[in-house]
Amino acid sequence: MNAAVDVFKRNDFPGSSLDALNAWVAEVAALTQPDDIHWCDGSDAENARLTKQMLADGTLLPLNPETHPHSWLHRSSPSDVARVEHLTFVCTAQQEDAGPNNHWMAPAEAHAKMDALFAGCMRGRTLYVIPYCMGPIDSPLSRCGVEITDSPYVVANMRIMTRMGAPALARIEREGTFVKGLHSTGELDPDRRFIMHFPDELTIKSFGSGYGGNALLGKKCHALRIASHQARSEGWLAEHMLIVGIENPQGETHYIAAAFPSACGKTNLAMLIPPEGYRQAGWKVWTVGDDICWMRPGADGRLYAINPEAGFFGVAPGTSDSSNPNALATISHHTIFTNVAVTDEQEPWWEGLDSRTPSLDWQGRPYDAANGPAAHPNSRFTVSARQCPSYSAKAEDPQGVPISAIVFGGRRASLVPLVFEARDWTHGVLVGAAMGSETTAAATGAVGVMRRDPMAMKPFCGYNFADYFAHWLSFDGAGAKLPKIFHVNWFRKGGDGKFLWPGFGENLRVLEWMIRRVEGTADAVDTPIGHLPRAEDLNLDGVALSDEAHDLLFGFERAGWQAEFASIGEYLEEFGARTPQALKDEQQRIAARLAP
Ligand code: TSX
Ligand code: MN
Repeated sequence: MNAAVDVFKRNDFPGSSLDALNAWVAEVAALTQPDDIHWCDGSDAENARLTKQMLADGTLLPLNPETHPHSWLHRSSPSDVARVEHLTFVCTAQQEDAGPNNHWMAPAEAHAKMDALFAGCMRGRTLYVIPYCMGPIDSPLSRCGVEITDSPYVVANMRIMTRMGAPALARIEREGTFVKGLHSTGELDPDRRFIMHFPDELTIKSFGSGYGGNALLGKKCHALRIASHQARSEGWLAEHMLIVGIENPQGETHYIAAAFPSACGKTNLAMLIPPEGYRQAGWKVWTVGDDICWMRPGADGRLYAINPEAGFFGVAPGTSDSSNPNALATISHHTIFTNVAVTDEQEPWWEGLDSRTPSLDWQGRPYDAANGPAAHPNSRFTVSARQCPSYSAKAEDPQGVPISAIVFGGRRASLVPLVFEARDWTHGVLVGAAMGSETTAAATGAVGVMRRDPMAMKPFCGYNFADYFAHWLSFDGAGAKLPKIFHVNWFRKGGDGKFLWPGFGENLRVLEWMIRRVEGTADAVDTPIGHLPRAEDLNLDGVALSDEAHDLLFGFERAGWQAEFASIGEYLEEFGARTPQALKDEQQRIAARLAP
């Protein structure tokens, strides 16, 4: 089919704002030379057609239709299994605007490099145009984009992860602005792979990878890197946070947004199931989102948040009926699995699911423990949020949900107590800027090394971290009714190297204390690092904690914190003169209080 003709078939709105979109699609088609162009409408029929085609060509493999109806397995190229931070760039005119937290390339050089890769890359392939909306289609907080891709797997995933198709196209026509994302799997050659962001042009170019974070451009590329940049100039926040609603027995729901580095169980916290006693008392937990949070001040001065995503792209290994029953129920049908193992009954399987032994590993080889784990450690499920039993009706509310508390957290074997509360907004921003996690086996490199990851945004902030901290501080203005900020650590270990806190559903006890702090009905002690609960300030009924656990989970270790604050001071210096003075002052105020 003649690509240009198909493009101009869409141009049936003379003078409409789709002119810019049509022109861009024509320009990309001229560069990439596809055999065919398909505008995605998001319909069931379109999805059925694409699925059939992918099953026929082996992109998708069928799973057991009795146990996992309408679910498929995709095996990626073995060298294309994760995001590639070293190949991810933020291309601003000035390098300082990207900051030390980003790889940078001059925009003209990056465009030239990418356009050379894209030249003719879609010959023999179909170019798919995916109009999508990040956030509820009728929300003023939502933003639209269009991804052009040559991967039907990307289309299928974007259909689950975003509001994709005709309604998004109608909103784009109304608004006129959209983020442009150009993607091709290319040859999946790691040496010809780049993810480029042009925040000033609201443009993304991604080549050479079919993997989620590199290829589903609505997610990390748009909703975090481009959106964070846009949010800075428009007065809102695009954050790497889950959003969860906690309903108390009186029927009041408080919404909490929480940022954690990878491998801390964000999806598990977003889908938490209350302990038995809490359930009987009438507590409920509602999932709004598990990965990304966009929030902005409302007329009443509170922050209102939406989840810009429509689905979960979750890590499979470790997901089980004990760690996250809601997730397991969610993925029991209409789910795309990527790089998991399969049993001889064609059921998806991963480490931590159950005690069965799989028959094929993630590469389709007969399972052999000598080859490593059966499922890739970064294997994933893609599933609509609407299938989650705890999915909140408020997740579709165009106004968003009011945020009562912001939680930062990390994996810290020592020093950091179970929970503490920041004294005020500025202190909370410092807590977020200084947060970090000890590396796990799943991440690359050494295990147990502390890495700072401000607001869990290190790989995702589309501009200079120093400016990002200043943007956070700027919300503390007249009339603001900001959430309280807390820090948690579910991963404190005792002298025997074992976790001291039971975690998972029991974390609701910590969330309840936070809500009571917000309502003014729970106590705490003031320490240099913030307000700490005493053990008796939390409901610990039915939790057996040793004396050592009590001391370490609720204690404050002055000498250790002195060293930590010296390290935080050095860290802030890494961002140079652009680091806000208010943040450095806060660090010094606390360091002075810590002095013996
Ligand atoms: O997700 C986790 N959360 C948050 C849950 C709402 N995990 C899994 C982390 C890997 C993604 C946790 N692991 C949590 C936690 O709170 N805590 C721990 C550590 C831990 C592991 C096992 C036990 C206790 C704590 N107990 C037993 O295995 C019996
Ligand atoms: Mn994430």
